[in-house]
Amino acid sequence: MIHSSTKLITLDQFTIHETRQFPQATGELSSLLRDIGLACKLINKQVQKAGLVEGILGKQGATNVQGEEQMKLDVYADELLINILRNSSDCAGVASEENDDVVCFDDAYSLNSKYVVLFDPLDGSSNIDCNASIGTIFAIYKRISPLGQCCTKEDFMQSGKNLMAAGYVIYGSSTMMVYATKTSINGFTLEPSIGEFCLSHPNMKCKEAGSIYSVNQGNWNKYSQGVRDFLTTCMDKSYSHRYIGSMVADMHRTLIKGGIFLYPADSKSPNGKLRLLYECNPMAFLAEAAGGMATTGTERILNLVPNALHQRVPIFIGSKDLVNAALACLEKDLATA
Ligand code: AHM
Ligand code: MG
Repeated sequence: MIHSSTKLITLDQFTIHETRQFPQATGELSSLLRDIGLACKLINKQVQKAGLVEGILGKQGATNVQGEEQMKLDVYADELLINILRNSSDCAGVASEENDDVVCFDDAYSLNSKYVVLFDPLDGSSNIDCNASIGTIFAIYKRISPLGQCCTKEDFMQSGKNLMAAGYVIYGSSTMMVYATKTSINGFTLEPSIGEFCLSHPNMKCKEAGSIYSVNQGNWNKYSQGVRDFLTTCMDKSYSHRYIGSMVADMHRTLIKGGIFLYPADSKSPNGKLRLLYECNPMAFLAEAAGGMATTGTERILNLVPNALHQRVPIFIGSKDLVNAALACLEKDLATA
């Protein structure tokens, strides 16, 4: 139990307290989360004034009145996270949805750091220009390459079940960080007056039964019969349909209210759209930590062994009952095919 006279428990206080539960823990994960939190607070500052500041909205490559290169918000977020993690003493390297290859840090501290971080710096970026919620998703693995040398691509290409921690920051009507370790999942709301993420959603649970489904139903004509059958079931039961088009926002609602989020394969995208390493694995880890489940339709997401850094996979994730109902429709379709 953390004791606090102010009742506010900051992310830092919380992670230090968690670390103390494990005598062998070194606190490196806590300090990594603090660095990610710092980067996200800076990203949040820019997101808040996105419409006001020249160069934040619009296309990369243009120049502003000072002749400086304008930066799109997702590129800004990517560079910021890389720079902050490069200066962190606990990160050996990063991989980002925005970059073709991994970035391995070669300074003396980083060579001996045991963690690598993968992130989608600004997920749902097509929503930036219309002021809908967007987010940053992150995933943390312990490296498998030996300490004392640069990390390798293999450190990043681990199966999701090896994750040490994963989370997201949602830039919504309030700004929140939700992160999970192997033992718990908790949410922290940014208290703007002190600039700290404070514990607001302890021990989050995804309801076992949900009645909200979240999918881009405009792709109906491209879906398999199994996916259509599942969506028909949802409509027959008059479930609510909610789709923001920003995975972080759609998953945040799914964790808070229960339901299912799906981005299935379709005739145009046979592997779906979302990336295994930057989106599906961290969200699957969060969903499972909250008691939910996540599958490609044939396999548990966290069991997949990645075959490429930017691999895409179909995903069905959220409340167990709904994910199982989707699986039943997909299996029936496969059996009759
Ligand atoms: P992004 O990483 O380029 O922003 O794309 C990912 C987003 C997800 O946040 C969201 O679930 C999905 O793409 C929306 O795709 P669509 O517009 O096809 O429904
Ligand atoms: Mg994304």
